[in-house]
Amino acid sequence: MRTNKQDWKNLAILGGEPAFADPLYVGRPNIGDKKSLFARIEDMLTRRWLSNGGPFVQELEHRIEQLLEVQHCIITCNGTMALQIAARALGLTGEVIVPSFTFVATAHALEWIGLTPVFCDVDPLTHNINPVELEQALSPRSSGIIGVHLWGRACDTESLENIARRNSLELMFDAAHAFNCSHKGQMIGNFGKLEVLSFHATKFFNTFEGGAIVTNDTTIAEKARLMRDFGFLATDKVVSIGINGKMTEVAAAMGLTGLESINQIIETNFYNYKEYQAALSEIPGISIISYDETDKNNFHYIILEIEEDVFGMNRDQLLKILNAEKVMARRYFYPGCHRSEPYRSSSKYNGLRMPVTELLSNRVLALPNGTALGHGDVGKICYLIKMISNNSQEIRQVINGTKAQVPKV
Ligand code: T4K
Repeated sequence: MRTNKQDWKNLAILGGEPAFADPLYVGRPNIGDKKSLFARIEDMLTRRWLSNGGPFVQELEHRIEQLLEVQHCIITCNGTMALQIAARALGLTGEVIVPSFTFVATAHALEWIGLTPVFCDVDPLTHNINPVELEQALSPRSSGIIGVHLWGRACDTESLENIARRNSLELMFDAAHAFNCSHKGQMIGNFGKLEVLSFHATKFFNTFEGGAIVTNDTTIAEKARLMRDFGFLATDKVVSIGINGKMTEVAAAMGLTGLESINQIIETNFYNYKEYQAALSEIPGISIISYDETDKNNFHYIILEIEEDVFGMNRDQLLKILNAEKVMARRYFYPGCHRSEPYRSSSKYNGLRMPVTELLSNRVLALPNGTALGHGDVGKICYLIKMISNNSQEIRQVINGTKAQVPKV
């Protein structure tokens, strides 16, 4: 693979031209067929029905129920709102166990409604909540568990279901990353009492902003539907507490359009994932997380772990070099929820250590994927990382100022 860098001395961080003219982002939205979207928006405007459970929202709910083989889908304005409605619909109180290695919304959603997220460390291999640690985090105030299927890879649902049953706890999953994924042949959406999805712009499937609760429990579904719409059962009839968690019709139009191309998006993601895997897995000090190909995956996240001693520089140094080349790789989910505010400064979490979360949040690097990448981009990114790896010691010394700046070639 050729780039404008035949030599590490041409790296942009050392003053060379960036490898890419335009930045390559992690989480660049996948956009479906624009004509199809515009036609739906035209219909919507003609109909003058813009929100409050319009036909597009209803159709999208139905399509998601079919896709995930689940009985109920309650679409919301975003995933965080879905988490909050879900927690209330389940009647959670007091403490809820969550992994610390997740996007902060998992914890914030609980804290915002007066619940206490209790952090639990994750498994170093799966990056998901560690059932052994989970048991130790339980207290008489625990009412529930939220497992997060990080990167779209399912939690150890069997162990979590076991723990929840033995301790009479509610179990739900944050499946924000796991849309259209399965676990041991069963679609994600069918585990625990309910599961929550996110359709944010940066997700594999997006509705600009959006989310959903999916469940096979009719009572929970009815509660969540009411809560999403201020508790209205019918006009002038409010039967419960509620909030405005509704999705707009324009967002649902985006979702219906996106669904038409999810197979192409998965194909692109898979192809890129395979190319990254083939090129990067042999590099000493880099491991790339793998997906169980016997199940359904969306292959949205390309996640590396950088082992500093072996790779020759740390994750943040590599990130800085890539960013200079306009490869806008990201640290996810740094520094871990327990080291983010308000938890970090709260006396409730005083001195809390989560060794695996801390290790991963210092090692994990997310690389760009999705339909926004151009032909050859993945190859070029891999070429850069290989070149950095082959010269890591020298590059690090120059960047750290422990070796004189080298003349350009
Ligand atoms: N649970 C989990 C496990 C989650 O990961 C999330 C959300 C939630 C719950 C909550 O669901 P939502 O309430 O969000 O539906 C982003 C997203 O905002 C967030 O939805 C997502 N997780 C999280 C993993 O990523 P940031 O802080 O990384 O966003 P930002 O603005 O830095 O953008 C990320 C990248 O995407 C950048 O590289 C730029 C690019 N981008 C972004 C947008 C919005 C674009 O190219 N175009 C765009 O329109 O949080």
